[in-house]
Amino acid sequence: MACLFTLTSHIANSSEDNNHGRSNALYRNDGQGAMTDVSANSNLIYNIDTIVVSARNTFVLDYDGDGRIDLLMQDDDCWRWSIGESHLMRNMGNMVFKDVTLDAGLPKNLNGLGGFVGDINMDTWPDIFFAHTNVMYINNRDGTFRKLDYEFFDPQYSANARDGNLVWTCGAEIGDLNGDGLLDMVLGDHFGNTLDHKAHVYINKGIDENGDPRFEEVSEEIGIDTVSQKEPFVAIEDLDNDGDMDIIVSTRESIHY
Ligand SMILES: [Ca+2]
Ligand SMILES: [Ca+2]
Ligand SMILES: [Ca+2]
Ligand SMILES: [Ca+2]
Repeated sequence: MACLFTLTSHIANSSEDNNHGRSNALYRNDGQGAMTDVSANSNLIYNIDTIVVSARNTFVLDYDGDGRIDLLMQDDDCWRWSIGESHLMRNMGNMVFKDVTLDAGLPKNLNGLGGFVGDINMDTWPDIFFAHTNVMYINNRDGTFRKLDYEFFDPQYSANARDGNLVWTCGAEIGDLNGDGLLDMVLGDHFGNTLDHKAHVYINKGIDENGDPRFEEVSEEIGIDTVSQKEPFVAIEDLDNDGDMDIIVSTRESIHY
């Protein structure tokens, strides 16, 4: 039975002091055309005694393969009102979730502006990428994750804003752009970015000896141009049904590649 999940947004909500009192919400679809608010016992709402959940984005994944969809609630650490902590919430059944962030090997201060969840290394288990902090976590297939480090994710790109990261990637998506069966990656940026504003395209070069994926940036050689402003959302879809995946970049200039 489907459910609907809404999030707090410290951007959309006007109070800049804190996130207190602005709660997430979880609705259960009753199958009759109505939604019931089941937030109260879900552990997803703000509760100062248990978990402070402020979320910029949420991603759905069954991280532990138990057949129940879990939630990864992402916060950023860019603004003075940000909490800067994301939470992996394990689905315990009956619309109740449990914070397993640390048990899963994820850091307390995990944060990012955007990202995606997908099977980056093609072993059928969902992995995690957070933009801005530009961290990638590979699923160990035992309920835990391990962090990867990439050459193109220079340390200056991999800190959060408060630690001086001036490369504000935000939108992120994976898809097979070149039809070789390996999932490639597109990143967009937020307005705080210090790079040229444009989408950055990385081609998946396959798995290394550790089972970890490698990527190579090809943005310029495939003709991705700079734009005049941020592009905080990107997507990979076959827009013209010709069998080749296309790139959608959200700016006011409405660019498609
Ligand atoms: Ca699960
Ligand atoms: Ca995987
Ligand atoms: Ca590919
Ligand atoms: Ca196409």
